[in-house]
Order: sequence, then structure tokens, then C-alpha cells
Amino acid sequence: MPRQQELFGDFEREAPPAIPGLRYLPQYISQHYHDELLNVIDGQPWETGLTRRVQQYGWRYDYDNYTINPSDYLGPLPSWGKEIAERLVKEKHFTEEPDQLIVNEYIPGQGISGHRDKRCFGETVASLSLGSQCMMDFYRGSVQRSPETALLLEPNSMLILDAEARTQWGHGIKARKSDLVQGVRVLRTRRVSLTLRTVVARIRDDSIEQRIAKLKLAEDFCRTTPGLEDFTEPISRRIRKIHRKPEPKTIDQYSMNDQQIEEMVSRVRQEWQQEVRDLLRIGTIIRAEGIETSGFDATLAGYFMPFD
Ligand SMILES: O=C(O)CCC(=O)C(=O)O
Repeated sequence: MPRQQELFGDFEREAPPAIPGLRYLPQYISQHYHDELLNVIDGQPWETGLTRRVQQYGWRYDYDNYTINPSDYLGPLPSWGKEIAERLVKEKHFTEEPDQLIVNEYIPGQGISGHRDKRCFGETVASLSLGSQCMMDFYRGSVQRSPETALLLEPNSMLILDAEARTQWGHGIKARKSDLVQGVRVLRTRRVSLTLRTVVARIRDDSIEQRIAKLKLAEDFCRTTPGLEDFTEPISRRIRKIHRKPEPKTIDQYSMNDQQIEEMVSRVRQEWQQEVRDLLRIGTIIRAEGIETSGFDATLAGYFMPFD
């Protein structure tokens, strides 16, 4: 008998594939939580442009170009998504709170092609299963080859993919109406899954155009506001520096290895943090001196406020 067997319906649960970074958490949520969540999800609008219906929250995924564009921020996750995202951080499955959620609906006969999640997403991917059970295939290396192993995803379970399971292995769900489970053909019913991921800082922390627009507003404000003139030149210098850099559109268009991407992400993040610090210093002076900002663009005042 395989280790870690437990009863699951008429089947004995088998140990998940031994792929480093793959964690399978059966009964992650209760049946009651499951039913309430599905009910809320079914009350939201579905997108119908793909072969399966989806809902997207946090950031819109660009299915044509396989990436996320900096302008495609949709807003914070809804409370029911955020609750799961927070739990994943609390339980240390994620170091940063997931800020992107895709709800996929699979009616029997639908699936998702073998793929590895793109680099616009962070190092961990989580998927919560509602509704039907289904078999997920795992591909070592290329998803063009046959899957090497599979895992039965049960309703209420959570699948976490990080490390090798995220970067070296692909996963997918065959578009069919039933699965062979321990030699028994089991029909699928409707399945709904919630995939939670983080969007990498390079995309999340504003496009370069947005940063420049923001800094230009700050530059104008400082130039014309008594007490803030000294900030004008450092801001202008930063704008000139950003302007000199070409901006490749998305992280997936770089031909860089993982380490180079990490270095670039961390450099851009540091630059951005410096800008935030500059803006916050200006904000501190504005508040300390009681400088009037209401006559200015309302969004500008927001940039000078600490983030929560
Ligand atoms: O439905 C699932 O559990 C997986 C979905 C998935 O792989 C994806 O959204 O990229």
C-alpha cells in the first residue's frame, strides 16, 4: 500500500507525486465554506472569451500574450478571495500575499492545456478546488511530452506549487468527461477552481510611464510650492534617469535567466522604493508645515501619503 493513504469516498487517497515544491492539502476548506464560496462566485459575472468561463480579480491576465501588463490592475481582491490569500500567507505557503486570482470553470469535457505559469507571476502558485474531482497531469520539463505523473484533485483541496514544481514541471487538465481513478472510470461534474498568485514587483510597482507621470506632478508641485523647492532638482534628475532607460514591455520578453530576472526585479524595486521615500518625505513636510495641497490634482496628494 502507498504511504499516507486515507479514505476518500470509495477510494483510498494516494500519496501525491514526489515533486519538490508540490504540496497537496486535502480538506483545506469545509464543505460549508465550499458551498458558500461557490455561491458567491456564481453570483459574479463570468468572462466568456475562452473555451472555459473565467473570472479575474486583482490583475487581468493577457491570454493573447501570456503575461500581465502594468496597466491591467483591476483593484484589490474581493473579500472572499482576500480571506484565502491571507490564510495562505499566515500558513507560510506564500511570503507575499497573493494579489491575483483567476476563477476557472470546467464543465465535463473541458480542461486546461499543459503549461508552466509565466514569469509575470511570483514563485508560488496555489489552486483551490470546488465542485468535481479531476485528475491533474504533471509534465517534467516540456509540456509537449506525455505527462509523467498525475494527482487526483478532490473538492475542498488546496494544491501549492513552488520551487521545482513551479519552475521545472508543467501541469494541465485533460479536456475529457471522466478520469481513471485507481482503475475505475469516474465521471466529472462541474469543477470550479481558484488560482491564486502574486504579480511580480516589476509589473506591480507601476509602469515606467506611470512613475514618470507621478514624478512630473510632484516636480511641478515642488517647484511652485514655497518650502519644497529643494526637492525639484532631485526629482527632475530621477525623471531624466528613468527616461534614459528603454522599457521592455513585459518581463517575459527579456531573454534572461532566473538570476538575472531576480536582479533586475530587485533593482527596479529599490529604485521605486527610493521614489516612494522621496514622495513620503515631501508628504511629511507638507503635513508639518500645513502646506495647502487641495488646489492640486487630487491624486497627487495621495502619492504623498504613507501606504497602508
Ligand atoms: O484548475 C486548476 O486547478 C489549475 C488552473 C491553472 O493551472 C491555471 O489557472 O493556470
